[in-house]
Amino acid sequence: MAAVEKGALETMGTVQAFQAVSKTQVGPEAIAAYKRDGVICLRGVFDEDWLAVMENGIDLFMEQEAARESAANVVVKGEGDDGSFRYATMMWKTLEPFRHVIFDSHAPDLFGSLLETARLNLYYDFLLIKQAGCRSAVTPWHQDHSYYCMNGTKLINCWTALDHIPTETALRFVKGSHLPGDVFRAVHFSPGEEYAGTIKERPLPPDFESMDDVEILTCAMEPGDTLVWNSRTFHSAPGNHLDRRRAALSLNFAGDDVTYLDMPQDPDPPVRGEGLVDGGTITCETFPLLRSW
Ligand SMILES: O=C(O)CCC(=O)C(=O)O
Repeated sequence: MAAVEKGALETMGTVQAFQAVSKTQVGPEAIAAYKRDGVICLRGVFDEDWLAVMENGIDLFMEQEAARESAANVVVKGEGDDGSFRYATMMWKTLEPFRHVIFDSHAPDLFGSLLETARLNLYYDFLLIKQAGCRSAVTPWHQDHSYYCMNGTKLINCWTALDHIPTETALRFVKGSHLPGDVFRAVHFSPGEEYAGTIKERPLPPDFESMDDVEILTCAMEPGDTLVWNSRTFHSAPGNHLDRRRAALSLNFAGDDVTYLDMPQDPDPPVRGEGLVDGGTITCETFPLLRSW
């Protein structure tokens, strides 16, 4: 029998998956798994109607915004790749379908119930499209928190699959890596680039593939399934070697212990809200309060 390579899919565990108990509420088992592992998968969060709204948002984005590249709207095409990797943020400000999902769907209630928070703010939306054959578009191991001008523990990334995603192109997570609470250095998704003012005092992310004492989790997904992870949970993703698109819409929310961090590094998303002060509330036009319970 051939030896199984370190970091190969066969060595990975599975992200624990749950059905929500209702459209607006996750159950106690999902909350316990999220706290322990730093990531869970919620099956069937968005139905076909909401998925159609998101696709409509992508169509409008491609028609109206795609040509205007900026730090909030990036396209990377690796040498020899057939397709490119596109990612864009803060789309809700200009495109109605994304605003509709955030403000009119059950998403804030459902994800807020996982966070056990008395308040929920929108942080940002994030569209990721790995076109067929963008083989070199590897997402490096990182913590979302490294890029954030935010302090606190109740920050979550709710990443909804818009396509069938087999484990070959699925996200990978280091189980429980949010628990120590440390924040590591921001690494850029575009190889060779660096954030202005990078906080060098923060350690570089560990080389998880070469470590024996970590458990890597992954999970195949269907359109409408949502991975939810903590902003300190390390994750990565392979390039897209398949002959079809791998797209996701991620919604990022902040709970009641989150405050503004006036950091020297350029944040990603490249926005700092309006009139925020270090250690104070994040509620403003750019990071609106969506719910208080
Ligand atoms: O879709 C990917 O490959 C990366 C997603 C990711 O790392 C993120 O949303 O933070």
